[in-house]
Amino acid sequence: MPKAHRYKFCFGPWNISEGQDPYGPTTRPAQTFDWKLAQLKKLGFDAMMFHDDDAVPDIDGKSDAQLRKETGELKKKLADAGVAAEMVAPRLWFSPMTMDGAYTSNDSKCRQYAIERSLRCIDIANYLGTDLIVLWLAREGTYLREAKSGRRSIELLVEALDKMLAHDKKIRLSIEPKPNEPMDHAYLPTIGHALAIAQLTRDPKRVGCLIESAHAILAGLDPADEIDFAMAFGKLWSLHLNDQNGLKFDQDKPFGSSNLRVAFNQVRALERNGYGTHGEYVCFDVHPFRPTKVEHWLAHLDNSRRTFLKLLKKARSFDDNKAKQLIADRNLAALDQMVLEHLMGA
Ligand code: XUL
Ligand code: MN
Repeated sequence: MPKAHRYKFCFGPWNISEGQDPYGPTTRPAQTFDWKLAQLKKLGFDAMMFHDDDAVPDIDGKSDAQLRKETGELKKKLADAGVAAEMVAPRLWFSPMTMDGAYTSNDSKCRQYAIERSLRCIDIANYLGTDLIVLWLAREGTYLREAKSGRRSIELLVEALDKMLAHDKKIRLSIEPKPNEPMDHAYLPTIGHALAIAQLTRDPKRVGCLIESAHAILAGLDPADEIDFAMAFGKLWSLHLNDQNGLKFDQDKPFGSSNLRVAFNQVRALERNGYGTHGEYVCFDVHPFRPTKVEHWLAHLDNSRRTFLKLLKKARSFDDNKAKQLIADRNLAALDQMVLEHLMGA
């Protein structure tokens, strides 16, 4: 194991959400950005992550000069609060222009919109002082298999990534795969797909990934394996820890809420690979349960970090030598029980 280091924590303004779902409206009143930033600071988190329109609301209607002005104001607020900007992600799923996909839309005007918006997102990242762009490719997939060419879509994705890499010689692109929702099937459903497409771009070194626990589980994978895989390539540049109870809608539950052992194994994987030692943040992409009262609105974030830190103690105090002996003796039943009792504190 590498030397113990202090992890840095992050969340986004959308993680203080108001409770709407596809079947019902909000259950808490919307709060201002300034309130959310104050809460993040009060909780002692280190950084905030942004969508482009979290940084500059109504971005599509605004000029480049306006974009620069508003981002400058945001940068000052963050600096005054001592909070870093972790990344910026283009929101490519909300506009009517991205109805049928963004970079893989069947309409060339819509593809052009998606690329232009992504380049503006890179400009925002530059103004805010982060070199990390996150790409959750929400609608790059199919509702209906016959509606798009999978082969052509991969070519279009590479073209889009190349344009972003050419726009700024220092920016890094972190692909956040998710296998489904809102699409039936996404074109880049796993970390393997994300790292494979990186190889087709003009600068593979600057295309890496972000793992979200829930997205890996939705792909039928163990997030700890995804962490080990990405880190074997030196390409895990960000992380959305949360939890997910099986194959249903993307639940974004608090970290460890559904399966403490799967969460423990993610922390162990981060530890053995030295995640965070190059400045990477642990971000929690979690949401409050819908009935949550305003006075308990931040608990899912605070709890996720508490669980992470408790599991970190468990990972650091796990008896690796004893485990090695049991593995050599093929005594997996004893290893299994050892893990359970370690987690239960028995
Ligand atoms: C969607 C998701 C997004 C990304 C950022 O499932 O996780 O919030 O993390 O665009
Ligand atoms: Mn996410």
